Amino acid sequence: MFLIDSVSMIFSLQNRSTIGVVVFIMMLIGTVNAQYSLVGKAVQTGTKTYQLTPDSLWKEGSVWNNNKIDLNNSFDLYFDLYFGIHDATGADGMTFTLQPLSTNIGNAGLGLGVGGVTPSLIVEYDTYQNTPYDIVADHIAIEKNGNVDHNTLNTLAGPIQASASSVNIEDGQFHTSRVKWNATTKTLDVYFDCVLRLSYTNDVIANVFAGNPNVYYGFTASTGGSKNEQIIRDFHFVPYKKIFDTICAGDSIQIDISGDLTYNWSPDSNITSTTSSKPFLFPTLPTQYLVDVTNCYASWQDTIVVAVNAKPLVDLGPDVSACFAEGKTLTDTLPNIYSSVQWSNGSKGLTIVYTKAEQVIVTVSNAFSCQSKDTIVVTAYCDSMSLCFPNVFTPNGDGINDDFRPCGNTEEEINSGNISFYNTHLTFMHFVIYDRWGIKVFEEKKTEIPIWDGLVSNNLASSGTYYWVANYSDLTNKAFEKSGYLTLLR
Ligand SMILES: [Ca+2]
Ligand SMILES: [Ca+2]
Ligand SMILES: [Ca+2]
Repeated sequence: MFLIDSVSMIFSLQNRSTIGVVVFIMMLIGTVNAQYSLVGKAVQTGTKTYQLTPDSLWKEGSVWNNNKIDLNNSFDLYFDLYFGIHDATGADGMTFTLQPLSTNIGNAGLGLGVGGVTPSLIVEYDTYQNTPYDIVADHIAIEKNGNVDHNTLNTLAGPIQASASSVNIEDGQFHTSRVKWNATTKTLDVYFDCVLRLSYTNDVIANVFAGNPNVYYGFTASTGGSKNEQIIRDFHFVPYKKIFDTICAGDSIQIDISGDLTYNWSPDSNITSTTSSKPFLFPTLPTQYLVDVTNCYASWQDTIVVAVNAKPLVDLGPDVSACFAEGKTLTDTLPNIYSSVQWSNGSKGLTIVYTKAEQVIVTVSNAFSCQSKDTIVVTAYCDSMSLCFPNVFTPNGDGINDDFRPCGNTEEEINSGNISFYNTHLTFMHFVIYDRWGIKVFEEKKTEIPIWDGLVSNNLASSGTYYWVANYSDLTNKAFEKSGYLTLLR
């Protein structure tokens, strides 16, 4: 089962010339390492969660997406920010930054991780008041070129208190933010805790990036002489997901699109929950799921298409038993239709020979790499009565060996007439004798040991060779078939 990686995403960006129509789809399915570069102290600490700095002095951490985005396209990005628990002694804050230079950028101190990075466009979430240029409150500003001094022209918008309702955001809580770029109006909107806080309109491609629209996006954070643990989580673009995946029939897949507020899936079949952010889907037929997603900023619909491949059929038949002590073996042969066949006991190929009591599991897979298993239990079982049959008898009336009857553990046992043990263990006996021309000369169906006195319709059967077949079962309802040749002598 393939799980959608915590930061795997497929996001869509609106083309500036086609508002409302998604024309640009980037598929970015991959591993964390393949998709994001972690710089400095940044570590992934959970699902969709990155600790950018630990709660210690003079640290920097950054997370950069390895693929550039084109600012000719609009984007709409959501994420949650955690600024730590130290207010008066907390620092320094985090940024969302666009820059064309590298995915290995970061530095500690008052620059929030991007001090001096030129060119760059920065949304700062500043939790430390640097004098003389910062305001008292934890604040948001839009800046460029790695310069966070609000007394310079590098501050493009703000600073403004980050939270509309509180001067402090180093409160041990996650705060949601949204950065929305409208490529048509060239407007950058910054929301905090669901409220629009800053809006900046400028041709940043021309005026910040000297005409180059292709930039990396990422998050940075720093500490200095003061500190805080700082975390970014659940960053994703919206409308952002069209997920394609494939399962084998009977399997399930978990789709993780967590990070927003509410989810409403349809259809409501073959899904563990229609309101979950990460339900398991287990369709039996190819199915397109739609999920209506909302957060405090917007609502949209994601699409998840799940293809279903058939599993191979495999059947080892019913459980079997044989008297392996007598050298018996049993065989199963699978049809030559699989891409792989594996036996739990190490057998190779399509045919397995059972020579002992064992439980064997066969695992087969088909061209879709879908697997199926079947189990067979092989038991060793021998005729509890150990019936044997003599190959000669002499019905000449001399009282010695005058009847043809099965022998038991010893021939003497039967010949002595002690056959009650065998009769009480038999549950069925069908015994037939044919002459050399295949004509039936004797038949009994009863639940006791058969005895042939050498007569056929009250006439003496002639000397010669006969063929007998015994089908019988014992108290455990195990069935046996035995047969053999018999010589009649007079
Ligand atoms: Ca500051
Ligand atoms: Ca500031
Ligand atoms: Ca504060």
